[in-house]
Amino acid sequence: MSIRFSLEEFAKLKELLLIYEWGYRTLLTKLRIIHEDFENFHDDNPIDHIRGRIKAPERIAEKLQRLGHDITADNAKKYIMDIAGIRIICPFARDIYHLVELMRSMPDIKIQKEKNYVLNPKKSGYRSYHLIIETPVFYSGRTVHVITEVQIRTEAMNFWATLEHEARYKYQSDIPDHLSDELVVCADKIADLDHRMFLIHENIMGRCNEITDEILDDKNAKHVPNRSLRGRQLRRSYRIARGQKNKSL
Ligand code: 0O2
Repeated sequence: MSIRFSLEEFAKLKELLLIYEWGYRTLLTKLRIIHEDFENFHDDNPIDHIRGRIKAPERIAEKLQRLGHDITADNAKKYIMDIAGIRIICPFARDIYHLVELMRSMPDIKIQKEKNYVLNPKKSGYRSYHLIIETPVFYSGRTVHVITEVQIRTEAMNFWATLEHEARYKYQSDIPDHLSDELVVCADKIADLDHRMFLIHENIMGRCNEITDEILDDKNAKHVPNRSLRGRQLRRSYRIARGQKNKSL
């Protein structure tokens, strides 16, 4: 049977969720302005897309139970930091840090907590940058500071997290060893891929040349089964990036 709030607590939770909604919509608007600014007035955009959601009451109840707390609106506010959640997807890992810096300099929000799971991945292999942000919302003649969890990750990290989340849900967090081991391997490969794609991008933009040494060296291609094919493909991309003819190497 699914875990639920009592009727009384559910009425309190509904009021609470409305306030979270106001806070997270305010923050979302600020972040969308940053996105549109980059889109219109800069060469590179560190944001691919932004999504937001308010956690469903059933999911809040499940999380409270998982954390060992009574299913009340007060406990939801006290113990669950991702009732309001925003996810920012970036093209490259470097963009994550760029965005964090930007958010640190935003005058009207406050970063309460940061967790860098990009640098220090979770045991599961999970990578993402988490920020707990307070956004002021003015209503009924007073200002409240609404908490939103912002997760910043690359497309590749998001691909992994979505699949792992699916497995977590299906196996109720008890993912069989053979799958969790494989997920850890994939998470590492994804981090490697993110880096290689970034180097290709930097090369295309004419900002680095080390790409030839760093990624065209087949001996470093630990994770790619068909090494010679990979080498050929990368050499071809590299030549195209430099504006040379795409002849076989
Ligand atoms: P849903 O359905 O995505 O909302 P904390 O340990 O609490 O101090 P943390 O890790 O920031 O810090 O918090 P928490 O509550 O463990 O995780 C917050 C959210 O981060 C999760 O929400 C997930 O969205 C995401 N997340 C954290 N760890 C993992 C992980 O190992 N795999 C995946 N796929 N996502 C993760 P929910 O409530 O779990 O789920």
